[in-house]
Amino acid sequence: MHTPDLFAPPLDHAKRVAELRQALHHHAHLYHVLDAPSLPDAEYDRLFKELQALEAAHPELITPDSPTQRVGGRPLDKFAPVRHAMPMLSIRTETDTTPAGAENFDARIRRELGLTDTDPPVPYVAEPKFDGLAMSLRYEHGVLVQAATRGDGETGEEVTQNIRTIGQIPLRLPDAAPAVLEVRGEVYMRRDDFETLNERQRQKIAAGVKGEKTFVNPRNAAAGAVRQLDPAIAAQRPLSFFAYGLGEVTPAESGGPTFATHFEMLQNLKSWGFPVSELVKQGQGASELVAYYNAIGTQRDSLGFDIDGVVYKVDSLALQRQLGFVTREPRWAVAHKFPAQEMLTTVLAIDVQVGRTGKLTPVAKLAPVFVGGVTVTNATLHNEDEARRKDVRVGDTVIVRRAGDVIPEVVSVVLPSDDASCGSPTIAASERGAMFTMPKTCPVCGSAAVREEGEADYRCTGGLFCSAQRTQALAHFASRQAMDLDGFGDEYIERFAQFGWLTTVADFYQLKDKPLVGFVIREEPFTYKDGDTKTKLVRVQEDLAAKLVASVEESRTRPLRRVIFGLGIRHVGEATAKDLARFFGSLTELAQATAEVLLLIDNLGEVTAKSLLSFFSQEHNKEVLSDLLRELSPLPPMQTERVVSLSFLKLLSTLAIKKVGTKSQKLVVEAFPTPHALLEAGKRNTLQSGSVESRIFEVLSSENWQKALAQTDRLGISWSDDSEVVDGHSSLLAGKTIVITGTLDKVSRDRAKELAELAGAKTAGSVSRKTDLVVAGPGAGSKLADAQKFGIEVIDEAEYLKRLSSAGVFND
Ligand code: 5U1
Repeated sequence: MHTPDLFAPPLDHAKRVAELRQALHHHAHLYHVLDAPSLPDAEYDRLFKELQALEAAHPELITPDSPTQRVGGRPLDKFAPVRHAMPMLSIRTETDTTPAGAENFDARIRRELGLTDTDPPVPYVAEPKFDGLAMSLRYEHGVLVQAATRGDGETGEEVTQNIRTIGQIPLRLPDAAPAVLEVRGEVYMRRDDFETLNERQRQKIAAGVKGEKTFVNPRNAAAGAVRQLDPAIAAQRPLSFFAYGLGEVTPAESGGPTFATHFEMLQNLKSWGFPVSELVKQGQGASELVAYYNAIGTQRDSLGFDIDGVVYKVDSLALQRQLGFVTREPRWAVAHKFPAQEMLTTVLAIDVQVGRTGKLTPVAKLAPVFVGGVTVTNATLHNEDEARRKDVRVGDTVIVRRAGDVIPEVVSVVLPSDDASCGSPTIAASERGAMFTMPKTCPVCGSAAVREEGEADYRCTGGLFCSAQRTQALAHFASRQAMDLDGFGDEYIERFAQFGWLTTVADFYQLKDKPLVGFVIREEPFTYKDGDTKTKLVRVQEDLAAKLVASVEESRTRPLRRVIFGLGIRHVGEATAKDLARFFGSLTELAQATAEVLLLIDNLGEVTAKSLLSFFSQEHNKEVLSDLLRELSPLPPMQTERVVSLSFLKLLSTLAIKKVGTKSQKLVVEAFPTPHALLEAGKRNTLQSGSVESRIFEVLSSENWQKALAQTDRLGISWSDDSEVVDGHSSLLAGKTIVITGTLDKVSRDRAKELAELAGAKTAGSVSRKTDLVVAGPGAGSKLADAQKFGIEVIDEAEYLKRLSSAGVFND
């Protein structure tokens, strides 16, 4: 007879515990694996706490697969060795980064299988090669009982406690899963999790916490977390997992699963709750492997995690068995590597480069290193703060990264105390050079270099007196998007400038009168057949001289927007140049614009207005402009695309008169549809003194506004009472609070803020729960960490500019 256990917890407790576990497993899977949260965090926490309380009251109900057991084990002295039930294989690596890498594999498979050219293509599965560390997860009767590293393939280390902390790894499997199941896959760290972790580490180091360090890359951080003896610390290192294979599994004859293909096996792993990458694809023959390699290669930088190549596997499990192994490597699989994106090299010097607008950029000069498919000798350090934060010094061994088309950058310095697996540093910490400081004068012209309040950049104050700024300003004017002066490369421009033929952009138009033919561009060593070496002078040939002159002549009729863009005014990109051309119709009118008028232009804010006013107020620029106007063919009046009307309401919104809100502005426009109507009424003394209208009248009567209105009249611009313009933001960004942090490359931080406002968003200086969006460039620090802490969306500069452009305020 069954005797009830008097000490057993009441049945309803056991039932509730089971219910809670099932619900928590289900929601954790939706959250971590399917990325489709279905329960508010607070509700999940409530269920979790209820389970914890029940387990605390009834410890006999605790099981190793309980969600509460993910964290909480004791620190270990060392990891126990684990002999794998089935060896963990390694994979043959193909380092030829051309299509031949895939073609050779297919040819080998066909040869091994005895296929001829007339046989059909071999079916394969292609997968990303995740850059993490291999892991074997053993489940018995649906419960995770052991997680082990690969070790030497035969024996690994038991890291179950740490692996339990990974939310994506199921602790319990559905009943359909086999009684014994070993899942092999990769533990890795997502890039955003890595950035947050490193930011936290930096803060600890800054606070003086002993023994803390930052991690070199996500793989090192993941490996460090898995091999962390204290599971409580491991739990703070956010890890992820992708499954890609099997170890021991209950055999078919004992009721285990049967799969015909690798792909089918992966689908089953997915149905049992394991994360399987969406990027895994089936394909036929070499051509589809090559296409996969190329497709994943182009996506590589935008994935949320690092990969270092792709893996090709014969899909049919029967063919896999037929192909077998060579030593520890299966013949049916190969890893096809991508070019390395990160490499070690040495810093030879830190130079400071001067940009077109005078921005000083520290650049690390590097011992040449092949990275991301090209030889890199320079890497940007962005600005002084960034160079000092990374503490890059001459002589240091550094990790250089080149991802896609992005400018190469120094990721970090490898100090002697860092992980030895990163390579051996060349110098000891005590012998390092001095910390970088930005020079206080321009390294090219010697003018003062200043850093304005709130700005990350130092700027040379030399303007066009600075030859570096001058050459780049000339090159910008000649560029394809501006005046398109074909044939004028940087070297020619620099030489003509050095020789005194090019000082301002107007000088291009005088070159036709200069003895261009035979002009010496450079000296080059030349070796004769007999081995004798002489210096050869490279001169401008007749046909090139003709081409240069012709392209300058042709540029006299370029549209106004390109001339304005070509002037290289700070914050005036192609889109703003186009808006200015549409509004003013001529350079002469643009040069006379006041702040009042500029602020009436769509998509133009105070930062750009200030920059335009400053440019056109400088004597030197006035002279260049008048020279240039003499050269450019009088442009036919622009008929199309001119701005023909402005909203009076928009004008009122730019006035920012105290206590005159949108409502009063609308009432004013209803009574006076144009500024002229209001001015007329004011002049006739019909406005009530102290009223909103009379205050507006006073402002519009000021000298600046009179000048502004005279200009809009001259330009033939009429006034509308359109009330949609002011409230009409409909973009993704409208109404959002945005924080911009880190270095931006394409636009200045001020301009980025201005664009946010033009898109109807607000910008803030610090991140709080009220922040909607954080735009983070390289070097983003605690603000990025805060954003991640609060779960706020973080985007990079490229994505931000994309959103601004769909909001219609940016298309430079
Ligand atoms: N995606 C993937 N990575 N990876 C690594 N599949 C895969 N398979 C491996 C390894 C070491 O080994 C099997 C071919 C045994």
